[in-house]
Amino acid sequence: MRLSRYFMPILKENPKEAEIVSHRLMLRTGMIRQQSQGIYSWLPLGKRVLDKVNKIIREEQNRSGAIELLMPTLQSAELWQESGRYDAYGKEMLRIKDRQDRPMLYGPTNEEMVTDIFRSYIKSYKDLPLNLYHIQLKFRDEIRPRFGTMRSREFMMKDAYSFDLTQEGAVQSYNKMFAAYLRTFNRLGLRAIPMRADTGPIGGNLSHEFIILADTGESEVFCHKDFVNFDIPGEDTDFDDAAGLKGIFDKWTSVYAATSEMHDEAAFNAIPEGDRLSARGIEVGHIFYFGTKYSEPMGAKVQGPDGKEHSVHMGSYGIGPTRLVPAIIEASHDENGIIWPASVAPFDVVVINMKAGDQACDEACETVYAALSKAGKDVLYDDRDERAGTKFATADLIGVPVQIIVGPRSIASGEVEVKDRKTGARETMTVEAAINRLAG
Ligand code: 5CA
Repeated sequence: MRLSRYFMPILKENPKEAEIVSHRLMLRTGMIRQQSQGIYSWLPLGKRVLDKVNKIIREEQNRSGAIELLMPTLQSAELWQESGRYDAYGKEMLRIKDRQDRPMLYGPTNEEMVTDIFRSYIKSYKDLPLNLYHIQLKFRDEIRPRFGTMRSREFMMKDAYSFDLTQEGAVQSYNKMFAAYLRTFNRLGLRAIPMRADTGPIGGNLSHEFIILADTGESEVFCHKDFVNFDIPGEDTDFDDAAGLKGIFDKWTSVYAATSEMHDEAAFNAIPEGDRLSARGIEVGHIFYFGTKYSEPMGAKVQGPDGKEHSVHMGSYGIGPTRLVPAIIEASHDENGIIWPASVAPFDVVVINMKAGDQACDEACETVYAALSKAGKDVLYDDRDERAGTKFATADLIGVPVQIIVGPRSIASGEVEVKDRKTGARETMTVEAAINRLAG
């Protein structure tokens, strides 16, 4: 992508309305734009990051055996009357009427709808277990939307829903998602800690929130320091191995961790003082097991091996991609801007032409741009007619992991500079060496 032809509306000034660093940086870099309170457009730079986050989420959901579909954002009130949540959900639910005066709503979550899909097709335990997920926009009329897309009214969610014949099976489905979440957040460059959590309007009695520690987090959390060193389940994790999955769950729940709603002061104080961590955190995922709370009133039953009808045991599993993007920034930035983990960076590399219009610089930049693009890299080429200082500042601000700097002096001897955004380390090498280094 040539920056001169791209749409990346960088702001010169820090936006005043932004209270936390991720919100400030997302506005400054032109990643998002607020359209009305708590409702955002994702501009091209932001959309690239969001897509990469969703790609990782999708890969790990698929790896665990979950199956993707897509449900609509607008739902009929009837389904919610069946489960009894239509009245219970309160003012957070945006209620709408269509032209026939039928009550509709913009879905805040999809338990009812997915249960309806399930009951329409699945009649036998032989088709279980089943886990269906989608990545879709939701709407919750939050009383206090804030911090940009961290807590917005319209937001994106990956929500998965599992169906099992028995509680035992449902716990295994829960453990699969638990392991998939550990892998997902790790690949996003984050260390998320699973904590016992309150179930709120979703219901049920087994639930974990996945929390990233950050000073600007909205949740108050308490945990053991050991979490920092726990191993993440590997790529070779066998999602059909119930005992192996239970082992992962047991390990990651073996030491104390809870949000303030579930906090047990005595249990926390039993941890040696030096190992206690009391901090603030951002909830980036939340998983629930709620048994037959929806399947029973909505008649989602299957025939068991005993020939009898059984209400299925369900769980639901959410991740907030539009919250994860600012959460990653909260965890990874410096005074010059964002530092993207390579896995979600909007571009893999930025080529900085220090003197656009200089023949040698232009030629070298074109060579690098073409070669790395051909190698399948996402390359941003800063070919603008701007001062070198402005280009350096932009590259640091938008946080692309590697910069290739092409200036008239070094290119005279066939060399460019390769700068690592995170460490600031610079290395001088030939054009060819730079291409080889980054094409791999
Ligand atoms: N049905 C369940 C799980 S599928 C559910 O709705 N869970 S939730 O309410 O905990 O939301 C799941 C995730 O969505 C949260 O962990 C969070 O990452 C994200 N999320 C929830 N509310 C918002 C919001 N207002 N803004 C941005 N992200 C949100």
